[in-house]
Order: sequence, then structure tokens, then C-alpha cells
Amino acid sequence: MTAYERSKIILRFADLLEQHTDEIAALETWDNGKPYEQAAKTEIPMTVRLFRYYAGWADKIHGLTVPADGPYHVQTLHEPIGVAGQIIPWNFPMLMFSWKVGPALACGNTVVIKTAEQTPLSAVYAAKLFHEAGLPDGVLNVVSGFGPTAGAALASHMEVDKLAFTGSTDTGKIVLELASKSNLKPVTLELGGKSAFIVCEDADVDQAVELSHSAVFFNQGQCCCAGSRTFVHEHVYNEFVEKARARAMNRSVGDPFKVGIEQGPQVDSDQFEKILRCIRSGVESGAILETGGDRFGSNGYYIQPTVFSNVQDDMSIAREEIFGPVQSILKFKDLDEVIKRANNSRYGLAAGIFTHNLDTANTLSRALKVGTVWINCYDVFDAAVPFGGYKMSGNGREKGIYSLNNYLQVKAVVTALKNPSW
Ligand code: TXE
Repeated sequence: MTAYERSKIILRFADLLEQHTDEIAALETWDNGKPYEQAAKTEIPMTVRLFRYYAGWADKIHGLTVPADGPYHVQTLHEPIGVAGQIIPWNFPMLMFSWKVGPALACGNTVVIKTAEQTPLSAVYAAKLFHEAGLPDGVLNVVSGFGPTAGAALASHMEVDKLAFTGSTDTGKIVLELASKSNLKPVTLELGGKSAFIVCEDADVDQAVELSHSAVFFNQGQCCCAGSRTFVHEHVYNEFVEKARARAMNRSVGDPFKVGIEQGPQVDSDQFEKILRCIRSGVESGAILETGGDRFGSNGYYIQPTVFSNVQDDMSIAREEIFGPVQSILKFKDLDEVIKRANNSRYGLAAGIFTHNLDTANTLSRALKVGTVWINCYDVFDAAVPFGGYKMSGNGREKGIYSLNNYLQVKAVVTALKNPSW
């Protein structure tokens, strides 16, 4: 198929997805528990945008001519890598599908994608729409199944040429090992995080409170880049804690299909129990529970929006990924200190900086060992902007031009020139 044909099919798919936003958003809410409005107004439109972005790349992927020494004509061919195996999690089923499938198809690969066992529905629906858009049979294959069986089979398969994984750091290690023990397929990993959200003394406190709230609580706290360590300068600390507590107490929790609901249930009982364990550990280790701290209501996996202050770096709520609606607020005195403390993590996915001082913003953004820095904003995701982690948050970048490299082989073709003088 020509690159232009591929591009047209992906564009047709994006149109169909847009037309079916309501159904797909409903599937996301059923499967995951996320507010329907969030899925319909934010996530599905972002998914559509992502596919249109990669449709635009399909016919712009090409190699170079290289000015090598000697009587040679040298060119590089950028070829599809082959069969891309992809394993995605349950927190953003459609968005994760787009980050994986968009670049893989744009580069001309075939795909076998395994969805998370908690959220299998939307990808199956999307595959049906791809079929309607004209994608030939066998190009996109969706497998619903469990990790240790279906996921492991994909990671260790000898005829899968590349693996892209998003999920926990522990499972990331397993799939990397399976890939290395089988055919050494290259692996890109997008794993966990414990991102620092840094509020400097000159920050607009009201804005920082609101954005730090959504940085933690968005999607029931189930975001790899959740700003889950809120560092606040001592001069604005008391004001910040008071306002953060009030904001969390105002968060609307309930039936995710209802208009105006900000927070639905956690995805399943495992996550629900894990979060409650983390909250208990915060209380036991001496952090101050400002609000929340228990399940919300008596039915379903709802958790009260929870805020801890007086959190210390060595507490497990400041070190481990909670993946739930729990904010941990830590106090700091100066820049050098907060840089050291923010970087003192095995993760390095993202960070937020709140300041109006250009020098502070420049110093922090260069010093932090993370893949994304947001300054006076948070969770700004654009199809063209790369995303990925330092350290144990993973390797490789998704979105933007950078993710194309994950799905291409570069072949050097060296041809001797018969008449070098020409
Ligand atoms: O993740 P897993 P889980 C973090 C978050 C969460 C924790 C556990 O802290 O509380 O992970 O969640 C597949 N071989 N994140 O257990 O296991 C699995 O079927 C191959 C952060 O749900 O990593 C699913 O498709 N595949 C994260 C995918 O891996 C395997 C998002 C993710 O599941 C496998 C989700 C195996 N042996 C959880 N075992 C993020 N970075 O956003 C499981 N899988």
C-alpha cells in the first residue's frame, strides 16, 4: 500500500471515531469508571487528534542521502520494522491505543495489541471502525487477555519484531526480560512515576492549588504522570495546604455517567485495596491527614479525595506510586534543596514548576531528571509533543516525531559509482 493510502485510511478512521465519540466514551466509562464527560470531551477528541497527526506523517517518512567519503552514493531507507507487539494498561484505554497504534501504522507496520484485562471493550470497537475505514484484514489485531498469558506470549514471541509496553515498572522489567530471552526485539517502556509538582514562593497560589489538585486527582489519580509529590515553599505552605484541603473537600465524587461528576470509582478491587493500604501507611508514618482517608460511601470502589500534609521524603506515600486520589504535600526552603529532593526518586517521568521568576524556571527545568517539565501548567498533552521517562519511568518517547523511530528500521544502502567524477 502506498504511504498516501495509509494516510487516507487513518484519516477515515479518525472521522469514524469522531462520529462514534458517544459510544466509545460510554465504553470507556463502563470499563474504567472514569467520568463520561471526561472521556467524551477530552480523551476521545485527543485520540482523534492523535490519529490525524500520525496520518499526516505517513507520507513524510523518508531517508537521507549521505555525503560519505569515496566514490559512493549512500542513502538510508526508513523501513517499517515489521510486526509491532503492543501491551497497554487500563487507565486511558483509547488514548494508549492511539499512542501505540497511530505511529506503528503510519510507519507501515502491522500490529498485535493486547489491551488490559480490566478495559477490553473500546479497542475492539475501534478495530471494527478501522475495518470500516478500509484497513486490510490482519494489519491491526486486537487481543483481549491477561498479562502472564497473552501479554507474555507477545513479549516472548519470536516473530514479533518490536514491543511497546505501558504499565507498571515491575511488569516492564518482566517484558524486557522476555524480549531479551526470545529474539532481542527492541522494547520501549512507559512506566510508573512519582512526579514532583513544585510551588515556589512567588507562585500564584490559587492557580497552583487548582492545578496541583487536578495533577493528582484527574482520572481518579490513575495517571502515570500524576503530580503526586506536591512540594510547597515554606512561605506559602500554610495558605496552600488550607486551600488544597478545601478544594479536595469540594471534589464531586459519584456515578461517572452523571453530569458534573469529577471523580468516579477506581478501576477494580485490587487498585481500591492498594490505595486504602497506602492511605493507612501515610497515617501510620505520621503524615497529617487533612481530609479524606477512607472509602467514599459504602458501595463500589469509590475513595474519598485525600490530602496529606507534613509528608516526609522517606515515607512510602512520598516514594511509591499510589495511583489513586491521594495528595502528599511536602514543605521546602530553597531551590537547591528541592532539586535534590525532587530528583531523589527512582522515577523520572514529569514535573510541574510554579513560579513567575524566569531564572528559577530555567534552573529547575534543566536540573530535574524527568522527561516532561510543565511550567505554570500541568498535564498539557499534544500529539506533537514527546512523552516518556528518565530512570525507572521507562525508555523511548511516544507522540510527536520521536515515536516514529520506535517503528522504523534504518537501512544504509551504499552504491559504488561507476564514474566518480560525475
Ligand atoms: O499493571 P500491569 P497493573 C501502575 C500503578 C498500578 C500498578 C499495578 O501503580 O497501581 O501499576 O497495575 C499487562 N507479561 N500502573 O497490575 O501489570 C497487563 O495485562 C506481559 C502504571 O494493572 O503493569 C496490562 O495489559 N504483560 C501505568 C499491562 O501489562 C503483562 C498504568 C499493565 O498491567 C504481564 C497501569 C506479563 N507478565 C498501572 N503482566 C502507567 N504507566 O500509566 C501484566 N501485563
